[in-house]
Amino acid sequence: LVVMFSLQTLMAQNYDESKVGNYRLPELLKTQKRKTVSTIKDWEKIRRPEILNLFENHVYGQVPKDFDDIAFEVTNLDKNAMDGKATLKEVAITVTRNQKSVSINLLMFTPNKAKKPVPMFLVINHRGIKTMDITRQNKDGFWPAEEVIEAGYGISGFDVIDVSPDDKVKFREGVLNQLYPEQLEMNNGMRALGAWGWGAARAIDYFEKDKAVDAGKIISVGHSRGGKASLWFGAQDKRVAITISNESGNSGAALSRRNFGETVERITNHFPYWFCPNYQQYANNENKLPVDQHMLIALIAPRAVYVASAAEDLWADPKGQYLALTEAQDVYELYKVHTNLPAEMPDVNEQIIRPHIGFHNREGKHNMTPYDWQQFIQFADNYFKRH
Ligand code: GTR
Repeated sequence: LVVMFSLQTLMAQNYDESKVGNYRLPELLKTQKRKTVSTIKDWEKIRRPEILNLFENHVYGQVPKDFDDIAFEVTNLDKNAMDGKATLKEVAITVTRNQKSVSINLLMFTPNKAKKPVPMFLVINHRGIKTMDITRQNKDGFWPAEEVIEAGYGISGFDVIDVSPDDKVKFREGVLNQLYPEQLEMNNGMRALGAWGWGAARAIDYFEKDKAVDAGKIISVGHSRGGKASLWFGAQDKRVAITISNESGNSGAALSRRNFGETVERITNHFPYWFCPNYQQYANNENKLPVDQHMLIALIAPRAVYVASAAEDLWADPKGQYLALTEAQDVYELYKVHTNLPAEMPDVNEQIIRPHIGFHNREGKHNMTPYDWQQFIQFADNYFKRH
């Protein structure tokens, strides 16, 4: 009994602000050689590549970019979807390396009223194909296609199962076993979150060829584990114009050094396959991490980033996500993008829209809802007016 009790105490998560404790974040603008970064050039040439490398080696693993061939086949086309309001396409994206291949089924709707190529929301979807019902009989608020089409945007997504199933054992099926088996041997090799982003990159490869889509206006979206993947993807791939993280929490937008809600110990225990093996060593040892998550957000700068939270989703630490965002502002400042976020997290349901940075903490629980999407659309409308 005593043993069980102490084990539980060890595993319990903290939800008490007064117990968060003091922490010191790694310095965003100081290179490994201790040089202070004050120019865009030093950021882009030295510090940004350093930080990308640190995330590869210590958190998510590297993301291979080479393959032998990529082929796109439109397998389903309906120009009269949503009562004539939208065009539906299903695209099989087949990627081949060393004679082995993987196919991703990309689903997309574009608005028929559009007179020019549209900006496109791309969802890294871990909730299964039913949430993106192309018949539109099941209208899931997680992927509110009608509302997005009405607003003049395209909406798309793929099921992560096509690239790396969200499962401790099966995650290897897909790109890891088929295309990049050597990654599995490496302690800084790609795992599930990296693979999901890799899949999103292949979707953009397709969008670049589709005249209905403005490939300069891709908006990456993910919720929770998908939000972690979206941030890591947006950090690496400069083709993403807006990166959206919905309640990504620990190892996503939330600061790891804040002892609040989910911890590195808990996440690496339950979901070891999301990260590279090297990440395990930071369980209960966050202060040794050479990065914290504000640095992930900063990699996206000066491109736009949106961080959404939910007030009852304390597991994902809304305040920790907001603080990471405020810490990332220094890099936006280098680019003369003045975001001036308030030091305190805004009230529940109060949206913050700044040039290049957005945030809200919606009332309610862990989920991605039409309310969240309305805020994303407002932010994108505002951003694309100028970009
Ligand atoms: C939880 C996990 C979180 C988050 C969430 C989700 O179990 O601890 O990090 O990823 O799942 O994806 O909904």
